[in-house]
Amino acid sequence: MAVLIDSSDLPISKSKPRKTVSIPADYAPHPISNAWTRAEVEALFALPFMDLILQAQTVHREHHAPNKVQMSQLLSIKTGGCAEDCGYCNQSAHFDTGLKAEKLIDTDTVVAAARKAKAGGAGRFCMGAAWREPKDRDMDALCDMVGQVKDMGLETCMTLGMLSTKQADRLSSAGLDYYNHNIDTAPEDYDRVISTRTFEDRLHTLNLVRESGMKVCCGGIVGMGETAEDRIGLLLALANLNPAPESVPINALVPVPGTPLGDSEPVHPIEFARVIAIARIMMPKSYVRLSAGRETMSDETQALCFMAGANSIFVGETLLTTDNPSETEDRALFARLGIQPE
Ligand code: SAM
Ligand code: DTB
Ligand code: SF4
Repeated sequence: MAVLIDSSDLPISKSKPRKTVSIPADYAPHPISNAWTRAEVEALFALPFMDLILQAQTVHREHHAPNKVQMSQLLSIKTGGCAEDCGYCNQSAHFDTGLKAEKLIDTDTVVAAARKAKAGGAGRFCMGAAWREPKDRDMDALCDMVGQVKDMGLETCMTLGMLSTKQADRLSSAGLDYYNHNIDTAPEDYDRVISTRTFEDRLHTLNLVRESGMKVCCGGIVGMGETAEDRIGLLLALANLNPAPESVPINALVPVPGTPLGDSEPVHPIEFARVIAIARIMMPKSYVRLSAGRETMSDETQALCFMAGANSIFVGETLLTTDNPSETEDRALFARLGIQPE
């Protein structure tokens, strides 16, 4: 049976009659699953690239507006000096990267940055802290930030490290919409990348976040010297979370000199797009975010990632501490591709 896609919200349709785009008659949609097997994911990785992209784009159009991309803006609310030893991160106190450690910034500074993000078109404001976990004494200030940013009409997200049940519940009650807590790599690869916490620690916080009623933002990093098997393991672990994360950031490692993984071989753009496409197929309803790494990506690579099903990006000229494309560059790219910000 041919599936028809309504393309009436394409910019071109404003001046032309409604059109439909037909999907191949032999296309069988994947049922939404939290029980993906390694063999199924291996089969997706083995597909010819064009077949994979077509499948990913088809899944994408079944569940999402074809030409809309969600925009989130990051702010580092507590930079550097982190107790964890994540091998990709310039904010760890274990490595000498020249980054100056700072204290938690004040709420007024956060609110001013959120106002600027909103004016720039962001729909979600994500506040990140270089902590292993927040201290209870910081919770009042954190909840105040959430409340004030939410009152501005922005969606709120925080990433603060591990949480206790009480902390998760407090953030949720303060109005925090999303909590970002990445698994970063496959469970089998975890010890190579981080030694100061376990994969299970990560899952524990993710469960508390779910139980508190917040939405889960959870993804990983590609380009850290992981194997093809590790990429499969990462995607399996993400998609088999039950339910799957509402938001799935796929980061390309931003290599930082001084970090243990800073001289990893960069991921090939086609391989990166493949990971995005498979994330889209495995987690059809989730937002898949083309996250860190855009600064050094060509427009063509980013377009390929959108075609593969990415429908969210981080906007603003800095991520947490590293560079990101400017508003002008992103506006030009969206205009060129006919993408509308969401
Ligand atoms: N400290 C908290 C934590 O680790 O959960 C929150 C902040 S931490 C910087 C958030 C995420 O940023 C990490 O889980 C990782 O996925 C991503 N990240 C950090 N450094 C990165 C880099 N150099 N390149 C790509 N992603 C990076
Ligand atoms: C995510 O997955 N990527 C963002 C956000 N969640 C917190 C962070 C990327 C950080 C890149 C390095 C930096 O700018 O410090
Ligand atoms: Fe700390 Fe987060 Fe960086 Fe790990 S990724 S060192 S937990 S700031």
